[in-house]
Amino acid sequence: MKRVKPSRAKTISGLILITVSSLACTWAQGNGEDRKNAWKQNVGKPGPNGWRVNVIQPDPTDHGPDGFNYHDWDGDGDLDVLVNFEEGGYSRLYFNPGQKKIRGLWTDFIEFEKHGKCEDSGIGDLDQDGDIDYVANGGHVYFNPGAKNLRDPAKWKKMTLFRNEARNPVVSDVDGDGLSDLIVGAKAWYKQPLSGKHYAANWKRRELGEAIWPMNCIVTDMDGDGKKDILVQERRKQGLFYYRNPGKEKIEERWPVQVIDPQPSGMFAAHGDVNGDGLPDLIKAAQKIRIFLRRNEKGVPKYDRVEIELPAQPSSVRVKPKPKGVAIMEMNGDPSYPEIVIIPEYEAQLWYLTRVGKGKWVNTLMRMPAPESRKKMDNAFLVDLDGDGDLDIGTTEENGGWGVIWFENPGLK
Ligand SMILES: [Ca+2]
Ligand SMILES: [Ca+2]
Ligand SMILES: [Ca+2]
Ligand SMILES: [Ca+2]
Repeated sequence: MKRVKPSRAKTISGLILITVSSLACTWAQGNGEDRKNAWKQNVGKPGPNGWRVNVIQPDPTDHGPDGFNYHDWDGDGDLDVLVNFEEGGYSRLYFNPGQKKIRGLWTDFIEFEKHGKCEDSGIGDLDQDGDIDYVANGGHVYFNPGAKNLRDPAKWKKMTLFRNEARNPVVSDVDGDGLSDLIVGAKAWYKQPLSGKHYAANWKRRELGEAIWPMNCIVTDMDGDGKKDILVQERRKQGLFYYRNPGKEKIEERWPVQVIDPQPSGMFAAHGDVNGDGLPDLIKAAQKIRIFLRRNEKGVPKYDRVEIELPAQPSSVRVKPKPKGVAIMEMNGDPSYPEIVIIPEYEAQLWYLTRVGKGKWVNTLMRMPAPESRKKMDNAFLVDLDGDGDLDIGTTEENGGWGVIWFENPGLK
């Protein structure tokens, strides 16, 4: 993931800090080689609560897996996973090995024609043939050739709309003409043409507005007027906001912006009902977890804000956890309220929040092996990979060697 270039003075003091902390790491964990191998000692081992970390594809040389898409591409009934590698500059579709081999590495995969450095990816049907296509980095679309040719990467026709980075490619019918369009960078969209769908020149670009560094781009009706709006969480300056759908006549113009939470520097957000009143709430992974409880059904959304402190981490964790990924999921078998799962960005344990009263949530650590060895994680993607009926949590890990991983839900004992 791209970082802002610090000033030279900051770079030098940063270097000293990095040197000191890497010495400390060397002291604590042995050499870098060992550090990258921590996953081998801990993969598939259950923690005290039964949760395991399984590896689909390790990342020994920092190719930086960064996007996690799931779908049953080969139609055999289990969910396959398509991942882009930021530094590696390629994408791979991993076929689910089936329940018996599910905890092992997924060695059956295809790799697409290289697209170059790639921060993010998305999926959806962009040529209206019913097969789910793939979008790398916003601008590179790979059209699914259908069941017969699925495993031949050369048969996935590649169309490049643009080459620069654009996070959060999202496939959705923006203008309501029945054809899925492509939203890129939470700031613009490309309209699916009526014909010649595999030719970039036929895809017309329309601007929505500005989004500096969008983490989420969620298409949903925010104000209850029956038109789909676009909810964005931006991490640098803009905070949490949505573009209000202006209606058919003005759909190709820029969309008006409604700010929900201007607090900058939050990471991912999730959208769904967490207090059982049927209204969709919002959660933002920030320094403290921010929960926005929706008060009104229609009109500009109004919320009551609750902030939850972070849990104490185990002694092996030496950093202050930075909440990054977030998802709403049922964890404890009490169906009245779902839990909220949090993935810290680096070197800390995952945890979840359980509602215990009006405006009150408590934290529970998920106690999986070696949290300090996972150096850089992403959002929480809920998906039942082992097909046992409960949701597991997929994500990617960079810099610690773990690579493409999933946290296996032990279910209720
Ligand atoms: Ca499958
Ligand atoms: Ca398709
Ligand atoms: Ca459309
Ligand atoms: Ca499962």
